[in-house]
Amino acid sequence: MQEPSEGVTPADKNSLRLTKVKKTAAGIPAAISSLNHGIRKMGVSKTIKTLLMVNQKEGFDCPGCAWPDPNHRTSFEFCENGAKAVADEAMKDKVNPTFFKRYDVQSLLKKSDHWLNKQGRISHPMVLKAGSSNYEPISWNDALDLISESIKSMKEPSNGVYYTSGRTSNEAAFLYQALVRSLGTNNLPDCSNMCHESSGKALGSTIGIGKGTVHLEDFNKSDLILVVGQNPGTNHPRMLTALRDAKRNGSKIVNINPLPETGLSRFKHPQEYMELDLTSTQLADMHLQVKIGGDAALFQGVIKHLLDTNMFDSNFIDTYTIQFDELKSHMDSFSWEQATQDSGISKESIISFAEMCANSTATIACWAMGLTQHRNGVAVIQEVVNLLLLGGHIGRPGAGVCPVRGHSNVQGDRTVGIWEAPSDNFLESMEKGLGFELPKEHGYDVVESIRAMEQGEVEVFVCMGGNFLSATPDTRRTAKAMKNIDLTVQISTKLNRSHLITGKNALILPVLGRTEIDIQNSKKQFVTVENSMGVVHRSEGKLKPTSSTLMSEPSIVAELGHRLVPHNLPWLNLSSNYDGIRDLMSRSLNGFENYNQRVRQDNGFLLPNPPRDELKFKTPSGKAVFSMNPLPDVSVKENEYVLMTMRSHDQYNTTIYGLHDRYRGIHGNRRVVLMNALDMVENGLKTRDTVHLSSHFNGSVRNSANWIVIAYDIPKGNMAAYFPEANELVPLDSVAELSNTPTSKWVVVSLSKGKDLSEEE
Ligand SMILES: Nc1nc2c(c(=O)[nH]1)N[C@H]1C(S)=C(S)[C@@H](COP(=O)(O)OP(=O)(O)OC[C@H]3O[C@@H](n4cnc5c(=O)[nH]c(N)nc54)[C@H](O)[C@@H]3O)O[C@H]1N2
Ligand SMILES: Nc1nc2c(c(=O)[nH]1)N[C@H]1C(S)=C(S)[C@@H](COP(=O)(O)OP(=O)(O)OC[C@H]3O[C@@H](n4cnc5c(=O)[nH]c(N)nc54)[C@H](O)[C@@H]3O)O[C@H]1N2
Ligand SMILES: [Mo]
Repeated sequence: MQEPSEGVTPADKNSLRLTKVKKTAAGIPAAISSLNHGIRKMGVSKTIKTLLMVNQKEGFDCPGCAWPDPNHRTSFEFCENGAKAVADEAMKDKVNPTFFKRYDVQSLLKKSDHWLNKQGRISHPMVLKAGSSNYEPISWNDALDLISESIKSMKEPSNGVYYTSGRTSNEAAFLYQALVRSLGTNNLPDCSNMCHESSGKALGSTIGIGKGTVHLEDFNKSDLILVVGQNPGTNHPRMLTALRDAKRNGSKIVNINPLPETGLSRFKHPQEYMELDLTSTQLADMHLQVKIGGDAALFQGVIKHLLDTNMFDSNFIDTYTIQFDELKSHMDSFSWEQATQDSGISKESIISFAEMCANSTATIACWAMGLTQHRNGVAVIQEVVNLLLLGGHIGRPGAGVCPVRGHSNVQGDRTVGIWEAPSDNFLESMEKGLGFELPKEHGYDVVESIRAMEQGEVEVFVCMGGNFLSATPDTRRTAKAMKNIDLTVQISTKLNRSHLITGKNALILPVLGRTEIDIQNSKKQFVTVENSMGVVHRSEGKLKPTSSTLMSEPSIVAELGHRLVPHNLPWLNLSSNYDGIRDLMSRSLNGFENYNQRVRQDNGFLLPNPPRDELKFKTPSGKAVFSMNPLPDVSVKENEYVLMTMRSHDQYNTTIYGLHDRYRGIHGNRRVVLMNALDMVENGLKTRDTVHLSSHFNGSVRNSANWIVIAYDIPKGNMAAYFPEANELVPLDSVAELSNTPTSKWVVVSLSKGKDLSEEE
């Protein structure tokens, strides 16, 4: 069954409580919930003080998500889940040497993710020596020496792997990639490999830049907004305000999602409650309840109709694109029967959606994990691009592509060099700036890193944030692989399962969070971040650090650089004043000229974006490219289902804040699987029954026991469960073509009826 030593999340002990699915997002309950979270974790006065500083010009960037801030901010520029993220970071430093003396690693492994996170901030550097049962304190100096000695004694530079999660600032990430490349490898996997990698690949190949092309202001100028495979009410709550404002300006919104997702039906801004305005806004004009993996079929249907009815912008197509004729002939083999069957959407609905697209003067397409984490993640995003190119909706005000990023600085980290597959251009300009030669051979991404660990080819593994074990697929296999490593190093703020499934020796290095004052050489420092729309701006911590023993991320990297490659850069000078790091960035990165001056402007500055700024496409042909892709095979065997793994309203990736998925009405227990009622009847199941799940991939089977079934409004044949719990079912080798992203939204499973849990005890 569930063996904690295999790294899987133990089942919740609490009983499940179900309430009605919410119709309206945000509003008073959201305001109360954010205050509650804050007050429980920080106390009343700190809560109010802290929340007023989030996303203000002089304050810190919200560690919640990468949604941009409007230029004119109100003191309500925080949201429920942003408030939770801030409160979670501002917790007391209870995970200290006494804590680690009290709990050995084996007993911590039996605790839930929720419990682990709830214990507070990590205060001291800790070491877990080979063969010992508990972490012990270690001095910073000894910890940094241990890492550098271990790296120096590796057989090959490529036996070191250096992961980054997306909260790391531009300064820390830039210095980190300079260090890793100095060591002779591009092994820089990051959370993006599991997140928007498919978007980067699809956009790079079609419009010549791996990023979105819209500003926040474009939402108000748009005529139609598509929200595809995204749950903004939970994961990007501030986006609902932008959608509401767009709506008030006459824009239409189409929601394409197998689930109804509360935020996209009705929305109520908490501020308006304060102003006693009780009406809420209906957001989505149309909900297309597509089957999981059915989006490509749906988009091809729309494209087919636009081609058949000559509803496209020939001028734009002739001037700015290539391969239109190829697209037309590719669509000759299109079958309505297959498209409607694969998507689960009727021909009439597809056509009325197509007419909305045809009539729109400016369309924005937004998407997130519902598209990227699929076998055809790259191809399906290319269909979205095809659709926009047909109408000329790129590089026009109020129109464009908008991949909605996850982690608050994941886009910035990639811009400054966290990338296992850097382009030649990028390396060339980096070499000029840094003044030494960099390795050219591409490194491991996340999935390749796990395979290398499995083969015993990784000696040192450093994680700049994140929770590698629980965020990656195939938990049991990954756990086994991680145990082969000689030294694992977690640079972290909070306790998580990656501190418990480790290499033979392990270190935890506690760092300052985004919200905290960072003083170097007696001077307050700020860092910089890039949001989802390419705006680079300052973020300055305002809270007293939770512990005096924390180091900043740039300082840790600099200390390692100083020990390992002292002649490459003046490491310690750089970390004693972050302006020095930014000057080096100016010299090494395109678009970062006068960085120190420009980030000091009130709202930061915009990075160049050729399609948006001047309708230029940096593709080999200099034009935007139409793509031809076959539809994926979405059939499964009889008695098999397609499972997606998703976030609840009360978590941040693997950080579980609480057990309330408020909008979906699921409380107290996360080990649940959402199922269509007809499928339940066919299996003789009722809500609250227990099932065992098995996932199937290329003949291999993974088993996961004891999931509680809930009847839910989800297409027949589809199921949904929360991650990280469900990650034990996601096969490592099931990845998206071209982006190598694990297919967390496409897991083929079968189920068997379980016994009542109480009988199993
Ligand atoms: N509060 C909070 N905020 C967060 C996060 C968090 O965990 N908590 N995580 C951050 C991160 S790193 C990221 S990447 C983003 C994630 O933001 P989202 O992508 O919104 O997160 P998911 O929960 O993975 O939800 C994916 C959505 O896709 C839908 N979906 C699944 N399969 C398909 C499909 O085949 N087609 C379509 N059309 N839809 C599908 C699901 O029903 C769900 O609504 O949020 C960021 N913000
Ligand atoms: N099945 C399934 N798996 C998924 C997904 C899915 O939808 N389904 N989504 C994927 C996606 S989109 C993503 S982005 C990844 C997320 O993967 P990760 O980024 O690796 O995971 P997180 O849970 O965000 O990491 C949380 C940890 O980061 C540390 N931390 C927080 N803030 C800071 C900081 O400021 N500095 C440092 N150094 N550490 C900090 C804390 O110790 C905390 O425990 O998960 C992926 N995994
Ligand atoms: Mo993400």
